[in-house]
Amino acid sequence: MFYDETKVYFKAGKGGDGCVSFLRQKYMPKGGPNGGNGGKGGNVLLVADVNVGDLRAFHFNPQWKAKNGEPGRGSDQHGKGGEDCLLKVPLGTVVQNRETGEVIHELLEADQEILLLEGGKGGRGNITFKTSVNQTPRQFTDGKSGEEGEFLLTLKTIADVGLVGFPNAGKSTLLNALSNATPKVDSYPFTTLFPSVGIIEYPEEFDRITMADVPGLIEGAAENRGLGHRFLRHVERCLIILMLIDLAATDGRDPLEDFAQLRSELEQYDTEVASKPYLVAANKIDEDAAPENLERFRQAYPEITVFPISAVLEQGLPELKVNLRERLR
Ligand SMILES: Nc1nc2c(ncn2[C@@H]2O[C@H](COP(=O)(O)OP(=O)(O)OP(=O)(O)O)[C@@H](O)[C@H]2O)c(=O)[nH]1
Ligand SMILES: [Mg+2]
Repeated sequence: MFYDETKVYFKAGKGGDGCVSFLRQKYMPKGGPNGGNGGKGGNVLLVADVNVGDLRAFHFNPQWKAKNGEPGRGSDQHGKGGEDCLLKVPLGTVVQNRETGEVIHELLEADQEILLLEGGKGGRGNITFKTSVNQTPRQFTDGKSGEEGEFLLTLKTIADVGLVGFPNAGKSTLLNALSNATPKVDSYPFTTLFPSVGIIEYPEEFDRITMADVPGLIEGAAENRGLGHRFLRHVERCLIILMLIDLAATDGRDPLEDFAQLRSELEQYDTEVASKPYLVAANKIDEDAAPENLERFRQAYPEITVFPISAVLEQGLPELKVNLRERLR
């Protein structure tokens, strides 16, 4: 399972209470106040960690609290601050207010750290109330409560290129061939159940781009067929979309219809996603049915440049690779 959405409750620590205490020493009946301040409550912080793959830690354990500050003590001792609660989240996590849906934070850079909830201030001990007219103050204040809240955490993958296509079109095969990623490839639909990101290197240009393999879409994904639309959130942040169609017409499908359906599923998901620039790669050019299907596609969509490729035989990949980078830069 892959967890890219979860509800959580976080609470920062309460501040420690201030202390009322007086110095007691032999022969010094009025030693004066010496009750220290309470320590500050711990904060709740989130940090984007590239080694965290999804939000499973929060799915299984949705409540996290930072430590309370210690109360002040006699002999002028201030309480220790409560320990912060530093939570590791995957890169690309969005933090929303659970009730209003308002986006509060987005963690878009590795090691980016945000202060989500502030710990409560410690209370004042009676030392701080001593004045020239009040030498034996009995006042103190309580520590303040820490901030708390209910949030919705969502993971949206960060990649330059989002790979979109029907199941079995060869998306994972292509990502394997182009990048360092090794998503599983198999001949049954929905082999890929969660997005994976690969890095495509351009050693001569000293450049690299990232590409995300997103689980297969099918017609009616908007109505939750197949794996539904859920995974399209992982192309929301991509700058371009690479649409992969299957020229071998596996599973009795038609590449032209596939293309039209993919476009329509993107439209139904989100017009912003649908209006992203895209490239079309026509895969499985090595299969018998491919040349005819490629020709039909070109006639039906003369304005679209299509890149005929074979992900398995690694044909046509250099051109595609160069074009992906040109589109991005
Ligand atoms: N002949 C041929 N077969 C290919 C090519 N690319 C992929 N395949 C085969 O197509 C099948 C599906 O490949 P995958 O890469 O798993 O497809 P996918 O799009 O990731 O599929 P899902 O993860 O299920 O959505 C596998 O049996 C691959 O070997 C190709 O260029 N030519
Ligand atoms: Mg796959």
